[in-house]
Amino acid sequence: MSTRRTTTIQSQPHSKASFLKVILLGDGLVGKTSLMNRFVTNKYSETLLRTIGVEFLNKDLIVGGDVYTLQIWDTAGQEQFKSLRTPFYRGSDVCLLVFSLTNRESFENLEYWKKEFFYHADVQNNEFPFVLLGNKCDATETRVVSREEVDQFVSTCPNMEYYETSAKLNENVEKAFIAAIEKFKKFEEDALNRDPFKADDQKVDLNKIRKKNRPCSC
Ligand SMILES: Nc1nc2c(ncn2[C@@H]2O[C@H](COP(=O)(O)OP(=O)(O)OP(=O)(O)O)[C@@H](O)[C@H]2O)c(=O)[nH]1
Ligand SMILES: [Mg+2]
Repeated sequence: MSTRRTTTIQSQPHSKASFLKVILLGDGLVGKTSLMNRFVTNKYSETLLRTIGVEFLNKDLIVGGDVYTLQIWDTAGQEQFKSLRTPFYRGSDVCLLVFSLTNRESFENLEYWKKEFFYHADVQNNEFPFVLLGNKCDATETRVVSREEVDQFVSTCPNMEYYETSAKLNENVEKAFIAAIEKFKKFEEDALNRDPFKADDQKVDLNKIRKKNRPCSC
């Protein structure tokens, strides 16, 4: 398991800090590891190194004047590693669901990934903030999933936003992670508006933070 940490805080005033567990899910070879590495280290490699189980990297970002520490959990997409990845779903704050625009099956498997996540993360009412990433948008000649099809899928999923990304060319990668923070914030605000009595629960829960800061969240 990797535990490198990269910090990109610019020196500007900020009001509060938040720690978010962000999980990357999707079929093997869609580019989850490449997206994480591009975002955290700004590096990209064509060399194929399949993920076994999970790895995580931390990165700090400032959004709207607030500092967010993202703990990004990259999971193995191959079916054979299912039992190694699912124990890490619990405690996630936002999910980046990834498919490849050059692989139709990876798009068709999105429902499968949502279900696996809901089940193992123990999400209430199947409500959760998602950002959907159609990766490899640079590969226009081999693209097989159209924007219209994706928009149709997204319209059936509450709390989901879509970005077309390229880890290879660094297109929309940081934007997608910023969107994840914003999606999380909006989701939390909406939950509080629906149930103001939850406000007390939202006050800093040190146990949750301590638990999440441990490499193993199970
Ligand atoms: N053209 C293109 N290729 C990409 C892009 N992102 C990743 N790849 C390539 O796709 C292959 C798989 O990338 P990974 O990041 O290892 O995929 P993964 O989803 O982590 O795969 P698993 O670890 O098996 O779940 C590698 O050869 C990458 O170089 C992209 O944006 N564009
Ligand atoms: Mg990987």
